[in-house]
Amino acid sequence: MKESLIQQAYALAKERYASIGIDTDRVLDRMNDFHLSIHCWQADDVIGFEPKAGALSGGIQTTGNYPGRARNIEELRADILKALSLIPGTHRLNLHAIYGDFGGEFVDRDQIEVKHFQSWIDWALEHDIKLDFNSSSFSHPKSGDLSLSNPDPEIRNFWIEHTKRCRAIADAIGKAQQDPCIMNLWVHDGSKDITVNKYIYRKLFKESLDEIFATKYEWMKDCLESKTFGIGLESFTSGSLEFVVGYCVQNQKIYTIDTGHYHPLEDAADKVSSMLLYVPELMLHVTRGVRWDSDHVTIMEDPTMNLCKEIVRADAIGRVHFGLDYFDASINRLGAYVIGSRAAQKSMLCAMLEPVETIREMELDGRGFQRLAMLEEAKAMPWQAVWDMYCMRCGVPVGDEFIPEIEKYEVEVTSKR
Ligand code: RNT
Ligand code: ZN
Repeated sequence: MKESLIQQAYALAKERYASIGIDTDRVLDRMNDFHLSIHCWQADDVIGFEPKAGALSGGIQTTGNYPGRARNIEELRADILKALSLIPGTHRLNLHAIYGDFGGEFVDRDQIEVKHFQSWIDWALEHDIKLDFNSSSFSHPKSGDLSLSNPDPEIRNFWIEHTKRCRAIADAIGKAQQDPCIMNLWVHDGSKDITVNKYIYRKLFKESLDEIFATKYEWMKDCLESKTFGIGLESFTSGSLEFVVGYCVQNQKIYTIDTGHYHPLEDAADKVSSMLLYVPELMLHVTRGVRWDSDHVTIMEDPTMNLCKEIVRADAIGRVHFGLDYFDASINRLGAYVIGSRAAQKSMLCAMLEPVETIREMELDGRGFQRLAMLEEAKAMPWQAVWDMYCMRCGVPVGDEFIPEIEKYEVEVTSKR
């Protein structure tokens, strides 16, 4: 796109926003402090690098078989760097434990060590990318239906050991990058049909967590993710909303809001202002559920935009870690990264451009019509000109210019896999 056109459009937008009390230059500065935690698992359909990697289990599923999946660590890193070159700003990368650099060797989950992630740490430092981390309970012969809530002590202890090691690895990552590594703990534990030992499983889960968190670390932060149900685990989930929220509040852990993990009519955005009163910080797994927790690519739709607005309205950008969590294997995977990341950023930009101070006053004065009118007007403001300027200043493609870049990478790289 012509630079002068972007500048002209921005100048007009700047004036228009100034008339409603918004300084677009300040908003662009704020955008520089907004970093996504981009999930590593969109590039390879959540398979990872364990040499015996089997089918994805744990109630989650990738659908589609678009060619070009990253098959090894080199391909995955190349894809991530390519994606990052098309996304404005600087971002974090969120790793799962199954993405270790195992060098083709079988290292069971209760044996993983920092050394298996050393090449990630080095690579991330080299590229100025900060890392986050996740324990992996799924896709393993011992996953079954229950891991940390399993009554069989051998299986439960296996997963306790895995998760403890993940925390130690996250701490080493955090120390190396001199910035806390956020470690998410989600286990799929649940069952397909009517369950009568729920109390027992949840009590065991709680005890496992207490044991896992007994060690205090300086350079990592724990977060826990709740869920309503998984595929094949429809009737019971150990880590339900009440269980996880209760645990996080009692133990002051970060709560992870995965936007696909609630009942379809439940508003994930509404949780922000409540949870922030009771837990220190939030982690987000932004995704798009279509009819179920289908993990479609994030787009600019109401749930994502409302979530961003709630974060800005609560003045909580500094307390929210903005992760993405979707896996679509039916379209170009790199394209999926770029669409979802840019959609999350566009949603956050719109939230920052909202004339919230004016609308707050209207609300406090009981001027309901004016509040709704302004909220509607804000939607039609020229935010796109501000977005284009942000992309241009960051030196990434403006507008749809990223499409040919991805097509080129497909021809030259991913289609040859
Ligand atoms: C599953 C959870 C979980 C996973 C990733 C791979 O429903 O959302 O966060 O998607 O850890
Ligand atoms: Zn998630």
